[in-house]
Amino acid sequence: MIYSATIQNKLDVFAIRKQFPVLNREVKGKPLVYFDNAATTQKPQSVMDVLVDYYSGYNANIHRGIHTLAEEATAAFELSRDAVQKFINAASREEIIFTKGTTESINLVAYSWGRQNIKAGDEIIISTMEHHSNIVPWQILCQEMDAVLKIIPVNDHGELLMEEFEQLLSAKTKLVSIVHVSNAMGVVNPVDKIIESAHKAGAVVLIDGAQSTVHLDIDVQEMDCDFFAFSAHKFYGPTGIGGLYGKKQLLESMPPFLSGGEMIKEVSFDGTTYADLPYKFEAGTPNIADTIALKAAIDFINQIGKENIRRHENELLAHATAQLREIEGLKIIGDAQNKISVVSFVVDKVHPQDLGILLDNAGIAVRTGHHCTQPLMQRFRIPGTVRASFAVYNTKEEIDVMVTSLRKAIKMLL
Ligand code: C6P
Repeated sequence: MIYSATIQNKLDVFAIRKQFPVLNREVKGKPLVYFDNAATTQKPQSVMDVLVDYYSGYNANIHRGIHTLAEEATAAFELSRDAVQKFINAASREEIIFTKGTTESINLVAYSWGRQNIKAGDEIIISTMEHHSNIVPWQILCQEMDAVLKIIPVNDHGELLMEEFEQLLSAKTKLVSIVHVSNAMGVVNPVDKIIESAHKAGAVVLIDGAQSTVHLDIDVQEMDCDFFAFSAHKFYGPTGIGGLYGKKQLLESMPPFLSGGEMIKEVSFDGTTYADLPYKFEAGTPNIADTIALKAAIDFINQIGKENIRRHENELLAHATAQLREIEGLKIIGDAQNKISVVSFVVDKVHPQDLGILLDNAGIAVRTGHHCTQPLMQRFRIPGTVRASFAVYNTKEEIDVMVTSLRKAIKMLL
């Protein structure tokens, strides 16, 4: 399907919105305003069509059968790997491992690379703003290996304190695992600088790309990260599918994470040899339908163009930030220079949850709470925030609706 990407350099948001049937629905009698895109984006019809086509046309297991349906399904599945390779500019398709998403990808690295490479006394560096998915696997690993987890603090704007990071680095640092874009604040981290410094110290770097893949141009070769984790459901694709990019040499040196069918070359009771990359890390029947549909999500983004998407989302962010700043008692959490697509805020004497309920009554979907970043909330001494996160189909008019409803809600609650 061809999208009308630009009209005089402006996105044709109306044409884009037509591709998302859910945006036509009402919530509590009001038109839906969907601002929970950092949790998961809505899906275009083209992605949903692929799921129906697969199940109604060529549902089969892959990499096993020689019958026509199996060959069609396998070809479509592997086309998605090629699409991901291109999307993030990996050097080879073997470097793309399909997983359930960012959480599983990080766990894969923690269990496979981590248990092979982390020894007692080694150090792993993460930051205060990490999602729990990029905290807990490292905590468990450090406990098991008697290693040490070090934390880069953030300033009052929600930016990483880079000087402190440089001081944390040492010969003991074996891994730096950092979020590219904060889900709770939208702050974009200086990953190029982080990777450069970490490599100088001899550490491996994992980038949590859960929130960046949809907004920023991702070039893993230029970035020079060692691992990059992402979830398709955050870039207009289905839930339950995502991936891990890893440099080939690293992936080849790592033991399997999950084991069983599909990931073997030969099994006997004398021992087992493993499949080549990427299959060594893809045990069992994978999520075939959603993997195939992942390519349709990438096609959707490519047809519009990430630059066009970013320009539109930046306009939305600027509009929302300006409007929200005018509300008395409202404080934006994470007012960094380099931000994208997320505005998170608290209001004096009002609990974020109460605001979330009243906004939902007005048909507006935002996320409230700690956003799976409890240490960041502790840093700001708040129970949570209200988070509005934008996508390509959102409009300034929707932001105005949210701001009006927010003003009413605050009045009601105070
Ligand atoms: N953040 C949010 O509302 P999964 O669940 O595996 O697809 O992604 C986990 C994850 C990891 N890192 C970051 C930066 C994330 O934002 C997320 C998911 C959602 O912010 C759900 S908690």
